[in-house]
Amino acid sequence: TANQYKALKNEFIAFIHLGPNTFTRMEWGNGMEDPSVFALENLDTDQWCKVMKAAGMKMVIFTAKHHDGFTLWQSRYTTQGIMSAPFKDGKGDVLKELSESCQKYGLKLGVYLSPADLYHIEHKDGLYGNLSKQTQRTIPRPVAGRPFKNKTTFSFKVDDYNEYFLNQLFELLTEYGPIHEVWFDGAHPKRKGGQKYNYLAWKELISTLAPEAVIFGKQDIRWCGNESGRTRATEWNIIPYKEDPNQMNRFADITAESIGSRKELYDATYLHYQFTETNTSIREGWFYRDDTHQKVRSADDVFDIYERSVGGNAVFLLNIPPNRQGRFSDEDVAVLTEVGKRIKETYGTDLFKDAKGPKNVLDQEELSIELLKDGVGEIIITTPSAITINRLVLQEAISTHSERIETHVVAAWIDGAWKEIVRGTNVGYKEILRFPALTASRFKISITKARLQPAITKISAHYYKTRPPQLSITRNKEGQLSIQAKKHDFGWKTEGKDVQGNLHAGFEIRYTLDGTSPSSNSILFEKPIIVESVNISAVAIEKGSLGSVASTNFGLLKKEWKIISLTSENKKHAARFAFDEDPSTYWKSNSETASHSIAIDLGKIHALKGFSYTPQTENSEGMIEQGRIYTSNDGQVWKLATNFKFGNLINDPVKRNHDFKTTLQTRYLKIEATSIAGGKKTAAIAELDFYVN
Ligand code: FUL
Repeated sequence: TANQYKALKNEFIAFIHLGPNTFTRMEWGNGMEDPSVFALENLDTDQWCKVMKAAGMKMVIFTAKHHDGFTLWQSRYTTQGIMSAPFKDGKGDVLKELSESCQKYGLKLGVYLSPADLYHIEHKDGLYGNLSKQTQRTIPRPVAGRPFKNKTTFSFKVDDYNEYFLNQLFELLTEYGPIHEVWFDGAHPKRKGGQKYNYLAWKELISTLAPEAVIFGKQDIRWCGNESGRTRATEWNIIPYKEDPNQMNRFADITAESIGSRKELYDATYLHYQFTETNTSIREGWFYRDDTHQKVRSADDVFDIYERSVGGNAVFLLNIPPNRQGRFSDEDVAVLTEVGKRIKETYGTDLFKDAKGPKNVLDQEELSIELLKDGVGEIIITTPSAITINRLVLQEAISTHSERIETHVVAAWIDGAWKEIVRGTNVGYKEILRFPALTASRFKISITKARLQPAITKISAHYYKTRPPQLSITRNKEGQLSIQAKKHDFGWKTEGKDVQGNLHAGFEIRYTLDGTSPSSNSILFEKPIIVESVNISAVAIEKGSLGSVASTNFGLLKKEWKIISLTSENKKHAARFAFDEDPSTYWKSNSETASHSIAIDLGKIHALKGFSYTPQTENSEGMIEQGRIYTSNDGQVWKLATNFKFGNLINDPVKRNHDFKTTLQTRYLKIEATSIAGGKKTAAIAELDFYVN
């Protein structure tokens, strides 16, 4: 649709998660939060917009209501929200301020309205799953003293919760300027009463009130299947369906790796264009927690995801959670500004600008299209003088000819012969091809397989100036810490070449162990060091310029730890894997046992400030959502020390931290799983860490 095409052209968009979780430091709230927790100190939506603009983002999607049910706008239909919070004495409206800033800075606005609503599930008068009858109802329901300027009304046959939801959508879509995307999350911490959603009614209301909006989680945009910023190597946007997606009420998540291949399309009843948003967060978790433990992605990392998603036929949706002051934290700002600079520097200049070749692929016109021979074809581009490039961008004319290219190869004329430099699969809206820098003046783009005549609208060439590499910090069981350049996933045959080595001629690594930012005066990393319980930050320095900082918090050394009791272990997944410093191996309990726990002797007494749990990532089994920690003086008699709770583990299975309210002085610890995500029956631990600082 025209709306989908416009939405794809946004390329890089922002997500904002803000709410009671920002204050309770939870990923998922429980719905019974006292609104007084939402004590935002200041709110600076202008700062958000300035930074998003500098990053090159075109739209921002705001969590108007997350799963906890708390509304961040002045809704007429609830008191569980900003109207009951201390922020601006209950008069604040975050969405209003954001919509004004968006207009000021020229950003589009989208809203996230969670269908799951824990307040309405948990509250005694809650409407979610209250088994109310579907009757004919008028939307919006009038509220005394709060008339709407927009006089449109709808009549739908729906139950209480759907009416509530439609009334809220009406407010969001009529009182905050044009809305360009509505985001429906498929995640549900809990369900109740067999609550169904009348999506077709929601859709009718949205298309009437916000005709420019695309809908996420439904027919327009599909979930990418992960929350880690991964785009499939081949991301087709023509998706096979058995039923007509334009009439469907429910959309299942599409998580399979292979989608839209010829074979899958042959089995389809309907072919439907549905692109994806590669969604992830700049921080560990969707909500802000703190500036010390909660790590921020580096500029390298964000730029890499940008190239893989925007250059992988998808939109990049990056979450930036504001802090408790109502601003983006400094580190997030620095990363976003740097990423924006790199995007502009790299993609703002087309090195094929003066080149000779088919005019249709070199000009800026979207509708001037180069049609090749059925299924295959070749394009040769020559530049007036040799250019040095390491990126090539291809775009198909998807708005008129859809997606056709299945495989392609790029070659450069080097030393009197064509030398293959990179291969790709599909193209679609945009393909960014990455390869080590080369210098040439003739390039050949061959389409080797296509579903019909390849229709190309744009080919451009670019140079990305490499920076000192991003680092990875690892520790083995003996406590030996190594810092090295992170291996980049270049997605093409590297012939065993060391890409980092090729790109970076000599860099040094400097680090700190006290939590401060490393600089050229910090300690030089020369050989592996032995460390226990440190917060290490390291940076690579190349020709005087500093790369992005990598930080890791290491807990106690695990060498001397011993298992003192265990409820059960799976044959393949022994308990010792829970603390072997290797997150790819894990302990898994047996499903038959009624409870799951593991008790460990740490070798000596420590003053423990917190722990972290790394879930296994092989599948969605065994994610410990809730549990208890016990301590003991002798490893036999146990005392309950604390409870812990982690949300959203299945969608986002990354390391989770839990700080203890009071320091635990102990040598013996028992971790008991009391609830497993998704109602599963076994518990699993990939890695356990305990921190003394
Ligand atoms: C998930 C939610 O459960 C997370 O809290 C977050 O909102 C993310 C974007 O979607 O499914």
